[in-house]
Amino acid sequence: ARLGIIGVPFSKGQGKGGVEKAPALLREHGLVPLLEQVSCGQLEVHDYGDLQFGVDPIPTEAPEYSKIKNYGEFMGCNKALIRKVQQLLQENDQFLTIGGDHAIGFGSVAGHLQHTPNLSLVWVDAHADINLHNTSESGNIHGMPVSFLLKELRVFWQHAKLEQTAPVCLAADQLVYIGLRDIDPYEAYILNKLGIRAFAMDSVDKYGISKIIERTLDSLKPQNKIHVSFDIDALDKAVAPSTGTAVCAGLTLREGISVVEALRDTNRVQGIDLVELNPSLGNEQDVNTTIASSLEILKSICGYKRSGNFANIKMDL
Ligand code: DIR
Ligand code: MN
Ligand code: MN
Ligand code: MN
Repeated sequence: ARLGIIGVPFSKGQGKGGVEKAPALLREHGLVPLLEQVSCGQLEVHDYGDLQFGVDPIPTEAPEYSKIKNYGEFMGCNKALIRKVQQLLQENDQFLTIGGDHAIGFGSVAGHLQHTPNLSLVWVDAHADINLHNTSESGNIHGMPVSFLLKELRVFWQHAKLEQTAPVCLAADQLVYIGLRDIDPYEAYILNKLGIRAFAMDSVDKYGISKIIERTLDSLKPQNKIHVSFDIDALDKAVAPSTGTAVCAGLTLREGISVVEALRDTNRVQGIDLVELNPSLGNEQDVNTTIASSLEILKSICGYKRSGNFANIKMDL
């Protein structure tokens, strides 16, 4: 199979610089050969470099969007990403988007939906990222990408012209969250109102990660392809300290790996995001720890088996 990689060095979805350096840094740490190696030759990895993007004009008829920081930059980047993801899917079997902050989750999933409308989305994150322009306390658009994807919330984005840029919507019953532990009140209201499956950390503690994985897989349509959007802040601060909005008491690295292994084993994962790694935060050890965790997650999504892999052994003993 072929995997296409696109770096998206976008940092305007939140206030902290440095997150744009993650794609280059992961490449420096050998991301491409690592993924080819762990897949035991099953995966041909093609690196498309970094996305080129510009700035969109702010819709003049929508003064309410002025509360959002960097709306024009957000739209400019995501429109370019929507086109790029479709190219990646024409030329590859799977794609990986490396952020950047999570604002690019909109373009990555919207581009994926455009190619494959029958899509399920697993959003692994400490945060729900489902704010609207008028519910966000921070104005940071990395806290909003999911709200652009759901049909039920399009009415709140009337001026964004989504019917032109992202006409295919995600079904609310094909969205599952894992790892939540910092949900804004309006976000909790939206999740509840739309009946979205959200496995917050209290559920992980109550049922254990294997039960959560089972219930996640049960709720995804078996004929659908899967998009995994992994915000590194889903992991506990101990294993992912270098990220913009770290929250304590998150997923252990093993729980994170278990989640992506199970998704990988469905053979239906077609799109992956890895976002919010910020090498400008924390000390050198923090940065190295967070890079190492990011690479472990990506290795497992791309085929690394903790139980060993002898698929390519030719010699008969
Ligand atoms: C918060 C934080 N809900 C916001 N969101 C973050 O700004 O809307 N998402 N950090 O990753
Ligand atoms: Mn295709
Ligand atoms: Mn996020
Ligand atoms: Mn987050």
